[in-house]
Amino acid sequence: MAANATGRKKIALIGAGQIGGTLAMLCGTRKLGDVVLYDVVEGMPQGKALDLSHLAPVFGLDFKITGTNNIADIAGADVCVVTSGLPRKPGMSRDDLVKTNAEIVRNVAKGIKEHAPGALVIVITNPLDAMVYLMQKETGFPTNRVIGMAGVLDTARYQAFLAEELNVSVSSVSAFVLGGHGDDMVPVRSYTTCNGIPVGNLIKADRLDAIEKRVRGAGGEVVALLKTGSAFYSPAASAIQMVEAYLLDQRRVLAAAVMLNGEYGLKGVYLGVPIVMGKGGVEKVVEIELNADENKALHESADRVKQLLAIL
Ligand code: TXD
Repeated sequence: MAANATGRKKIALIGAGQIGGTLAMLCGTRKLGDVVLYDVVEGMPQGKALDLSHLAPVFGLDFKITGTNNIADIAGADVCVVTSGLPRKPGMSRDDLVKTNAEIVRNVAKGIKEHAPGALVIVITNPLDAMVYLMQKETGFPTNRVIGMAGVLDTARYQAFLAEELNVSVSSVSAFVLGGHGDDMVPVRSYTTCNGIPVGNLIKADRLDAIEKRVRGAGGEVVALLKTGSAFYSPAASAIQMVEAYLLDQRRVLAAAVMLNGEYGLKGVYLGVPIVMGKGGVEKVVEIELNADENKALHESADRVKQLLAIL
């Protein structure tokens, strides 16, 4: 992993919208490196970068942030986080975005391949599992360096709702949501605990069913309330957890969309599964034994992702 001329890491944010701007702020405040904020809208990334550069003295941060409409400015980036694309409007499913966002992802993949060939690429754009698949195909980067962010966010939503239900700290809840980033995502109850105590021992099954239903619809719940755009604070924070796992070689176990090569009985498809993330990107896919219902749900979710890939 190369550092840039300052000795600091270079993080390229492709798309400077709601998530991109929040990512830029988090990269700065968490001292992860220098930031290049790229977007096709003229002036907007430059404006956000200028604003964020004025936050630096307030917090005593020395990060450098540049806004640009020239993709060549991402040159030599260690990490590219891709949010370019349209977000959902109320009533839309993530899959409705497939054609428009595929065009955009194809475009930026070309730029990443040319200017940041050594970067780890984290894709956030929806429909997530199809867009990260496309990014890997278009860049031709090894699959350990092209990862989709959704599992960290979906898991965080599950954790938040469970902590609220149990009236305990969010840090006491350990959970997993696997599968595709759609309404058929798979909250894995059998591996979800409150400090080691299975949640099924603490919350009645019908109540857990309702919580898991809310997890699956949580993105849509936010979209319906906002009316324009979709969630952005928590998606940005979730991606930052992945950037940190990579740059700081944390070997963190988290859920992410990765290319499967026979794991979980699936091949040639990007899907959310537990991985170990460190300086090699995806260092390992962790295979856990799922119960029959969870396994069935995971495969149904994979079928849905494959249907989207067929459209591409
Ligand atoms: O968990 C997850 N993966 C997600 C995904 C959670 C929430 C939202 N998720 C998706 O992320 C959402 O459905 C969208 O597809 C993306 C980005 O969401 P965001 O809220 O940041 O959308 P914005 O604010 O509309 O920003 C998108 C920016 C916008 O500024 C466009 O001008 C820009 O993308 N854009 C481009 N940038 C670079 N290059 C090209 N070609 C381009 N086209 C549009």
